[in-house]
Amino acid sequence: ATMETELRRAIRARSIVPHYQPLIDLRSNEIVAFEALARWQTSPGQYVSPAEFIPLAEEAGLIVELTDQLLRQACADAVRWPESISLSFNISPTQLSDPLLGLRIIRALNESGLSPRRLEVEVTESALINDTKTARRILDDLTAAGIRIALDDFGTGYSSLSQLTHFHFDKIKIDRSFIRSGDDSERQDKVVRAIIALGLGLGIKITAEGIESESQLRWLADLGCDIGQGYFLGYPADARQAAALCLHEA
Ligand code: G
Ligand code: G
Ligand code: MN
Ligand code: NA
Repeated sequence: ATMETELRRAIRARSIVPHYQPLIDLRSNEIVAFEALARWQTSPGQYVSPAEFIPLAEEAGLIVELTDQLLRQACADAVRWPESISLSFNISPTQLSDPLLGLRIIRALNESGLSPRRLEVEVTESALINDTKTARRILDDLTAAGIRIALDDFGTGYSSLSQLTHFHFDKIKIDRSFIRSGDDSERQDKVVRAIIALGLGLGIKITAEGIESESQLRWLADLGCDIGQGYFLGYPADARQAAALCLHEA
């Protein structure tokens, strides 16, 4: 069968499910949220990456149905977590030109019983330049409903700073390419410091993605970064494993 047919079947069979990666408060070391990361399990131990099937779902006209299913499942999982733990959910750039997206998110949330304060929607910079008017309407609707907005992959688009002046964000997620320490770690240090200072100035919490080592963790905590995410702090885990992690937090 074609990939598209397989995808349609997978959605119907509910074999695409959210996994969850913890976001850790770097001062208290507590889990403050889980980011939902969609996983399509094609056979035991075999997964297709969302980087592949999300664009496919968009092309095939299946993204509305898939997103609705993933969000409802994620909200249903999140209502069982302690109140202090939020859900972070990714929205891809093309979805932000769908005028009904905001209403659909709010409806799914309301039906789940999860408090809007516990949902955060992650959008990337490029999402905001395709159709600025529609994107703004969606983000305004979500904000008005009490849902928080995170600017994901910060620093990788070409208009990051201008987005910060034009839209309201509750959080900035520094892209993981800034966290890897390489030959230019001194420059990296300066750039990350500046982003953290920017967040402080704007009153926006900063999350660092892609923390893979203890030294990276210590560096970011010392710089005053608010929240951390990455393999060193926790891999994406299935719903059962995520719920088990919550037991240590409650
Ligand atoms: O976890 P991972 O490497 O597989 O994620 C790859 C990409 O897919 C990331 O950019 C991530 O934001 C995106 N992604 C993961 N889950 C979802 C989802 O449910 N919806 C959308 N639109 N993107 C997702
Ligand atoms: O684009 P977005 O930031 O939403 O996607 C996050 C992506 O980063 C997912 O694919 C997730 O699986 C991946 N990821 C999470 N933690 C780490 C990490 O520590 N290192 C690397 N290389 N990738 C990570
Ligand atoms: Mn993300
Ligand atoms: Na990111």
